[in-house]
Amino acid sequence: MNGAESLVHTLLQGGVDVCFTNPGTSEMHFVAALDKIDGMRCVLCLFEGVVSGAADGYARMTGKPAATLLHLGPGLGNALANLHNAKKARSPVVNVVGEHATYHIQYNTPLTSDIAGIAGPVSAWVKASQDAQSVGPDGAEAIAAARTAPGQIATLILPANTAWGEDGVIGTVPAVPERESVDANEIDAAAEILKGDKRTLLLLGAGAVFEEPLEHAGMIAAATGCDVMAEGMNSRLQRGAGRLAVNRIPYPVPQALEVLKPYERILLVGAGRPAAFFAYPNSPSLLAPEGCEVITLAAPEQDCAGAMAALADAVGAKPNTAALQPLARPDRPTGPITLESIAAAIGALLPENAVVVDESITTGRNFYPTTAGAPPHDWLQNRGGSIGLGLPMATGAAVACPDRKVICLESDGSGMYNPQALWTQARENLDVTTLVFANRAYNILKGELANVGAGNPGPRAHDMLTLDRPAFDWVSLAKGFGIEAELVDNADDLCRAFERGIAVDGPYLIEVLI
Ligand SMILES: Cc1ncc(C[n+]2csc(CCOP(=O)(O)OP(=O)(O)O)c2C)c(N)n1
Repeated sequence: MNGAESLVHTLLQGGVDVCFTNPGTSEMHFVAALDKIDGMRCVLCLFEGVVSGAADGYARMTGKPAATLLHLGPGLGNALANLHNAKKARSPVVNVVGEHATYHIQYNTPLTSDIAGIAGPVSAWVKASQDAQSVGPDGAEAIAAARTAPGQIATLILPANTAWGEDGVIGTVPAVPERESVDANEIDAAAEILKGDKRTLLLLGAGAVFEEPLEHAGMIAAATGCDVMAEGMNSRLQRGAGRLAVNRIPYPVPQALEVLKPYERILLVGAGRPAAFFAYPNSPSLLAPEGCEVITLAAPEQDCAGAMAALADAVGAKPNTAALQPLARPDRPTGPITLESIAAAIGALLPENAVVVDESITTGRNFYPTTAGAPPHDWLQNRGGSIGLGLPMATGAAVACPDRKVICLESDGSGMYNPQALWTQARENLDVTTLVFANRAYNILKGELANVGAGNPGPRAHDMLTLDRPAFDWVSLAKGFGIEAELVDNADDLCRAFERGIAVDGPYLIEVLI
């Protein structure tokens, strides 16, 4: 068994059985090992931003890491933006990055680079294996690091001679540290706040807006009258009919300030202190009103689910008391394409148990309310702000959940960062319906130009924010990648196209002309 083979065995034994790949010469022994040993699903992606974004989507939906296979420093560099997003989403990822043979690095040949330096800012754990016998144990350490709460990125650098060297050893994944429990006194103190007369918000983040913790939030709200909200951007939020309806802190600062204004206490469970995405002149960075006490009950890496259960108990909350969202869909829209009619179409037709990947930017500001009463579904957002995650994340989510429909709501500018993801969707026949919102502009930035007080935009500024010279043709692009696609320019056609996409068992793309 060579080092590469020991790594594949180690990954499989450690529960890592999907690898998003874009290999090169230095990874050929790893490729050969993946071929020789059964059990790993290998998914080829045509750009490393797709690799890392797919690994993020996969991790969000399974709660466990996928491996990536990246080609030295440049391959890792290409993956970096979506690794940044994965880090902010606290998604576990095991990066395997090929490297020159240890004795070759000194010659500074074209692909020689500081891989550890590139990996550092996004990785909680980085290690370069030194010999074939270390590769398996190093891989096992990487898995444990990735799985360490709240979910981390581990980067294993694999020099070619450690991959082809003999006497590989299968590593045993060390015990992953348990999530730290929240102290009982802090639970009691939070319960006292909730039972008191100060208007209190329970702000949920990592791992607290789905499954049991969400149920507990509904029970706590019923027992104490507190409000429940989620962060503006969530890695995975469960919602829809039969669940507690949870609103999010709005992106625009004036709206966020307004929404948070009533609260005298904010209890954070897995959430950060509410802060604006950006600073603006004459506008605060922090969003809680003056005098409001913001208390961290559970940090993201702590046992947030346990904290919610304990808090429910401490306030005397009872099962089956949460106010649950009834099934309520908007009417199927007709007439022209407007932001309202797009939102209504999605609300009217969203299939049960869908995984919604939302990178709709300005087009999607109405999507959340119109889908609140749709059948139960998951909602995935970009927590890192580096646009271009949508198509890759939908790809990874579809690999993770072959029995669920993935609906990717993608803005055209953001979609152009990693359109190659469509090819992977076609190749793997992934069940993703993508709606691309063709407003042919970086619309949000037009608003931001005014918001930051940069003055009245002239034609040169305007030209940097428009995408219509020439306009891109998403239908041809999708077809070129092997995906069925159509263009719609009115709400009736949008609904029919959306139904077709949902009915297809595989990828489908609809360009929505705004
Ligand atoms: C990697 C990266 N590059 C640039 C930006 C800056 N940026 C933020 S939003 C945006 C444009 C978004 O346009 P689009 O996706 O078409 O959505 P729209 O605003 O039109 O709704 C850009 C370029 C970013 N956030 N991330």
